[in-house]
Order: sequence, then structure tokens, then C-alpha cells
Amino acid sequence: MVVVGGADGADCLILKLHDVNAVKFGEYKLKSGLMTPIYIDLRVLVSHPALMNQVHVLIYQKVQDEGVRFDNVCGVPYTALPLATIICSRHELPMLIRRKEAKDYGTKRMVEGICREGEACLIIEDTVTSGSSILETAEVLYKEGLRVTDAIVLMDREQGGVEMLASKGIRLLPVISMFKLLNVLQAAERIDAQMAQDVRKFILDNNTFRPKEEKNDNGVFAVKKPCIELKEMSYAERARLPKIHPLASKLLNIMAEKESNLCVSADVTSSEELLELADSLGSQICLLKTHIDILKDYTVEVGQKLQTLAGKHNFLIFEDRKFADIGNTVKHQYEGGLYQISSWSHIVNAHAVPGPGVVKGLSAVGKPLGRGCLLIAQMSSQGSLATGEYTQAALKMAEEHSDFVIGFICGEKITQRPEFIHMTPGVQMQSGGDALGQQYSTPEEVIKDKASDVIIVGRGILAAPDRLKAAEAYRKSGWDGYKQRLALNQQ
Ligand code: S5P
Repeated sequence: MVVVGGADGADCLILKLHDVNAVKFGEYKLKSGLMTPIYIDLRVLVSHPALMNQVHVLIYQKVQDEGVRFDNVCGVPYTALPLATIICSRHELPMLIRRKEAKDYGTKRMVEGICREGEACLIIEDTVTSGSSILETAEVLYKEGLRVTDAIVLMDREQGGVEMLASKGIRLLPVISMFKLLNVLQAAERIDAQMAQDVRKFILDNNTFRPKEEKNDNGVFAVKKPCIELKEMSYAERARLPKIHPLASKLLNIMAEKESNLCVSADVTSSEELLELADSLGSQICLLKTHIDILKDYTVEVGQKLQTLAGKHNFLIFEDRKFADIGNTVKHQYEGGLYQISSWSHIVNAHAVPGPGVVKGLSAVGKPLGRGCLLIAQMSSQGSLATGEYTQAALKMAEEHSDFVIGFICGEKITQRPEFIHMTPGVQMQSGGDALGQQYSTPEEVIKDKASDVIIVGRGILAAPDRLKAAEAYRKSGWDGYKQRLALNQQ
């Protein structure tokens, strides 16, 4: 068997699932009638006892890693039933069986097994597309007075199940996810790049919970106006997503707590002014963006003091370094030199132009420190080349490195995946531009209409006679845009 470099248990399992035809590529019809280029059929697992054992170990490991607390376990009938049975038997956990049909004699109960009101039941499922089967099972369990806060799934097709269940208060924990599966199969040369890309596109285009994306006349993927029945997730809900990067979760929590989606772009040239700005505007912002190399008097203390102020006012620091070199070079630029950026900046950004090496180089330094990176998918400047296919390639790069990439610099929402944070520069109270090609949109346009998450404001605040007042106005305007967007999509 081919073992992919650095393969862990899940990687090996993916290859074995492919070996036994539990993962098939071609043209298949889903329960919904939709044609799919990938079909996951985990019913075959029962014919492969060794694989069954490997699967149950990984599921139980996930339960332990995530610290899930529960009183009993219920497998969604039928494929997940034997999985739940093995786990419960091996670990001596009480199990419940959900009947598909009520008996027409005796107790007529829909749940077999002993349970008490208020107990927490962990649901186990084999594959999730929309999450509706888990929800159905949860609803039966609710009728027994049980609580369902967590569900575990062997294979998440990443088509909106996580988000749908999160909106119902259930955290879905996948052992394997579609994008990971595609990466592993491609790396092992089981599928070619074209097939992987076709399936990725199908998955992104067929999200069951989020609005669909469609190509506009320029071939650029634009987000269709969200359908009225789709519920927009709040920042706080997104912070609790199981797949979210801890730093993205922290930022979303700060935004929710401070009611601020404002990042101030502290483009000043003296250390004293930078620190004064961070202290005086700290209460209004979720993020302070720096260009550390424009300071004329940088010393190591600046980084340290910024960190202290970030703690004092509960914001994160984002050094807008726009790395754009080969992995080995950006590693040194990030970690070393005069500025030692990785030691004080929570977030950095990078251009996608060098290819994935730039993210790998930065990640080698930043990941162990819990740092995160934004990829520049679009730019606010006139004539920017970061459009269309380039933007899509940046998105794909982010998806493949979501253990370090937490979002994008972009002009609009470019993906429906709620774990990524969209940040938009070129924001002022009046739309327009400057003499050097900068283009401005208003906070409302950016947050409500373009569905971005964070407004990045520089001169709109820095050039104001009263910077604090201006920051308050931008914070309020950005927050109002967010509230309106939520209201619009929750009707
Ligand atoms: O596309 C971009 C990306 C960035 S990070 N356009 C931008 O303007 N930026 C940065 O945002 C830019 O480097 C500057 O620091 C800030 C915008 O500043 P303003 O004064 O025009 O608001």
C-alpha cells in the first residue's frame, strides 16, 4: 500500500476505504436525485472486519481528543449501528438504538435501551451530506427527554452538514472530511489533479446549507444573493465550529464580545504614535493592523508593548507584511531579521503567487506558535490582477492549508465555508478612491452587501480630526452592516 508522507491514521484509512471501493469516482445519483462525481458507500465496511476495527478506534479517539461528554451513544440506523455497537462494547458505554419504525405492539417506543431525562446522547453517523439524518435521530432522542450536543461522523462530505447542525445546537465532529480525502487520494496518485478539482468544485457548488456560487460574465465566482431561507451564522456561532482554527475562533469571539468588526490600519511612522493609537483605539477594534517596516524608530520593545496592549484591550495584531517569496525565504523573513514578526504578530498575510510553498514556509514558523495567516485573494487597488482564477486558486490553497490559513484579504465573500474570515481593505465612509489607485467602499457595502466579515480602515480614521470618534463611527457602521445582514438572512 502507498503511504503518503507524514500519513496519520486518517490518511491510511482513506487509502484503505478507496481500496475496498467505499469511495467511488464516476457519475452517481444521491438520495436527493442530484448527480455526484464522488460516492461514499460505507455499507461495505461490515465485510471488512479489520477496517471496521480501524474505524472504531479513530472514532473513539476523536471523541476523546475533543473531550466530548455524554451519558449514552446512539448510532444512526443502519450503517452506523454496528460502528456504535463496537465502540460501546469495547469501551463499556451504554448504547441506545433508534428504531426506524415504531412497533405496533408493546411499548411502541422509538428508542430501545435505558435512558433518563436530561442525559446527553452522543450520535454516531457514517456519512453526512446535509446533516438531516443526524437531525432526524436527534429529534427522536429529544422526545425521550435526552440532550444532543455532539455528533461524530466518519466522513463529512463538507456540503453544509456542519453548519446546519451547528445552527441547531449540535456540534458535528468529522473523522475524515471531503477536502482532506481528496488531498490524500491525489497525493497517493489514486486520482489526478483534474478529478480532485472537479470534485472540489462540485462540493463547493452544491452546499446544502449555504447559498450557491455562480460565475458572472467575467468568469469570476460571485455569490448569489443569499436565499431567504438560509440562515446566516453569527460570529459567535462560527467561533464554535468544530473545524475552526483556534485563532480564527478567538478573533470571532472578540468580534462578538466587543461588537466590533473593525480592524484599524495603523499606518503611522513613529513607534510612539503607533502605541498611542493602539492604546486609545483599542476598545473599538477587534484587530490592529501594522506595517512595521514603515516605522522609522522600531525597537524590539515595540512588538512587546503591542502585545501588552493587545492583552489589555482584547484585540489581535495583524502585521500586513504581504509575504510573497519562496518558502525558505519567507520563513526567515517571518521569524528573523530586525522585526521578528512571528514573536509578536498573531496574524500575517501572504500573496498566493509563489504557490503553496509560501504558506508551508510561514506555517513552519507560525503554526507551532498558534499563529494564523490570511491569503490575499483580491486587492482593493485599481487594475489588480488578483481576480477570477487567481482568486479561486488562492481559495483552494487556503482550503488545503486550513490548519494555518484562517481567511482572506478580499473585496467580497469568496467562499461559503464559515470557518474562513474575510477581511476587506479600501473602506471609508464615502466610496471613492485616492490618487494612487486605492478604491473605497463603505462599511455597509462591504459587510452587508459583499458579505465580508472585517473592515480594514486606515486613513478614514487616521486623517480624522478626532481618531477615537471616527473609530467609534466605523465600528458602529460595520456592526450595523453585520446586524442587517444577519437579520436579512434569518427571516
Ligand atoms: O488590497 C489591499 C490589501 C491591503 S492589506 N488594499 C489595501 O489597501 N491594503 C492595506 O490596507 C494597505 O496596505 C493599507 O495599509 C490599508 C488601507 O489603508 P487606507 O488608508 O486606504 O484605508
